[in-house]
Amino acid sequence: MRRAASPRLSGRIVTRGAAAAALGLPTVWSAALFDTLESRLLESPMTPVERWVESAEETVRPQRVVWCDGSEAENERLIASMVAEGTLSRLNAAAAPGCTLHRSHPSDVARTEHLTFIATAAREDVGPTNNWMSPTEARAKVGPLFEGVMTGRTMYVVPYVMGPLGSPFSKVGIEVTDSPYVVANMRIMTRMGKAALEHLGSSEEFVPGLHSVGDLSPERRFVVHFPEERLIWSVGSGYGGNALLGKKCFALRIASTMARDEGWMAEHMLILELTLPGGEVHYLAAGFPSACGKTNLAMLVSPLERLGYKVRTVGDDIAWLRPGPDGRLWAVNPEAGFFGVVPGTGPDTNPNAMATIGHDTIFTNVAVTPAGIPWWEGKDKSPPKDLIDWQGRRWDGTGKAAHPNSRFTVAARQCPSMSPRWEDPHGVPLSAIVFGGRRARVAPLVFQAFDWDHGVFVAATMGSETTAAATGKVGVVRRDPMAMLPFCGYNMGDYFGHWLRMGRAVPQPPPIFHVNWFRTSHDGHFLWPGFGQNLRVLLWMIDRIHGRGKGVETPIGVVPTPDALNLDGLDVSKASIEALLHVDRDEWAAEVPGIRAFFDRFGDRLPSEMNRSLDGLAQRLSVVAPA
Ligand code: GTP
Ligand code: SPV
Ligand code: MN
Repeated sequence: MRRAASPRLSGRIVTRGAAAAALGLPTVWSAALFDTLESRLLESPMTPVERWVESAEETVRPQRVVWCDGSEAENERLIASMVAEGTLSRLNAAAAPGCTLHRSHPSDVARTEHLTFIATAAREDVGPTNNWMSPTEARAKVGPLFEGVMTGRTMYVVPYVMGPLGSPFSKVGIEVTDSPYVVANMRIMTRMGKAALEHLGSSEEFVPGLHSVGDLSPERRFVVHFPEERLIWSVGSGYGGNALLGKKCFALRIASTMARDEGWMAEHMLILELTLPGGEVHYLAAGFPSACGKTNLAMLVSPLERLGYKVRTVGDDIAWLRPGPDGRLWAVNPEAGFFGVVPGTGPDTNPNAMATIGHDTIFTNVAVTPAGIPWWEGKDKSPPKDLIDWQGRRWDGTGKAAHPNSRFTVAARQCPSMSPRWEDPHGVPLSAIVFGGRRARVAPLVFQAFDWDHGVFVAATMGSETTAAATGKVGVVRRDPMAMLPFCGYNMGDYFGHWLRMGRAVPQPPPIFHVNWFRTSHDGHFLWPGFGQNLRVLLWMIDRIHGRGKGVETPIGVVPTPDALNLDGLDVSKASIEALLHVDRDEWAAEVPGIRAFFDRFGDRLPSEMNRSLDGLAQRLSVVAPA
């Protein structure tokens, strides 16, 4: 393969891709044709994107380069090539039209938090909750893994926008990857291709991301972020948040550092629209850890729709929040699709998701029938006959047929519950912020923080059981501040400070609530029906906003009185409701030392307000109150 001249030797020689783009020609061509074009275009300067792509090309040395335009035809070609090489299969055309199945390597089925790094000059800037590498070490240790890694492979250049096209808040990324599966996913999850380059225009502001599946070995797997240079490197994984660089790497880790510097917030939150019978509309953003119910809440089907209570979806995983001109916080969903947890998705739990993924969906690591019909635990009551499990083996009925972190990738526009405002370039104004975790015990169904600073404390100390969304043990309670533990690109002590400051930056900061759909009875059953019925809890929040929701002050916040929740038509026993709302002083008092130890890890980077809130909690817990 002929190599283009280095931009360091001549800033005016274009790459093949650039020449193609400039001429509007197909982007893959022979060296001979390139030579002609190169001589013709010698005088046109390279854009910063082209220069970066060329430097990537020099490092990874692909056999050919394809600039992705995002078109239907291109997608068809990619899918056909993956089907031909056996990395993707088409599902049943009648039962699942346009759907495909990808099986990832069994050692590459979830995000790998221990292999995820933030590379900054000073170690303190990533804080105690992130893995740190110096940029020098990253270049020495991870850089070589990219040398010649695409030899014999195709390098795809994927320009993409996070946020609605044309929105002043949207941001551009350029992902270079050797995985056609990543390209197909990025096309669904972002605004990708020609439109992204048009959105970028003459701006030089884009976040480059270099991705290669490498040899897929966890031994040589690294996801490295350089927030000071706004650059992402990922090697050795083809899965989800490790490989679709627009999502967790850019829209959360890099974006959180941009947001800190620019006065906004990048959060792991769904956004939903709730309309009341009189037509009053509220928008809520909710941050729950991975696999703790964001997609399900965002797509909630209201059990009271006939009475005029309607829920619509704005986003299911990431929210970019900024102060609006009216003094409220406004939220934008930077994504264009859903990369959602498949198991547990069924007609009773999430009919909107079921309708969304009925066609034109990429399934990853689900089970399949011999006829090509996808299946997973929770889709229906009984598994079909002769099922093939997520690894392509005949399922013997033991273990899970679909991987617990199997996923669907689907365009948001296919979802019947999308709000008409989901692509509003200015976003939507928030009435409330909700946090939540997965806790079998301790945390009640819902409580409201006393004020913004207390809400920041509640969110910063939230505990949740680990899930299959990341490798490692499942079901271990860990502190997951704001559901951002794996996603904050800087020192979380500073991040708490940023949250406190943002509350001062908006004259009307939204009230903050905490929920837990996962509290269980002594025999291990969920006490709360969850899913659509979670609407009842949202309605109490709206009542609180209107100053009419009844609540009792407890040491941890305001909990609804048992009669304050609208439970019309719901079959939950009084005893269950009482258990769900119970705040156990001993259990909460037992949390305090763990929270203090967690805070101590941040040293002097922890804002003093946080310890003050903790002291307040400890004090309220030690006061004996009437039962
Ligand atoms: P990520 O995509 O990893 O960020 O996950 P998420 O927060 O969007 O979680 P999701 O909505 O996909 O739910 C994860 C799992 O929790 C699924 O298996 C759901 O069926 C289950 N789940 C969601 N909501 C509820 C609920 O209200 N009650 C119960 N019991 N389970 C729920
Ligand atoms: C999560 O783990 O929070 C996800 C899935 O949304 S992934 O894209 O893999 O991060
Ligand atoms: Mn997520």
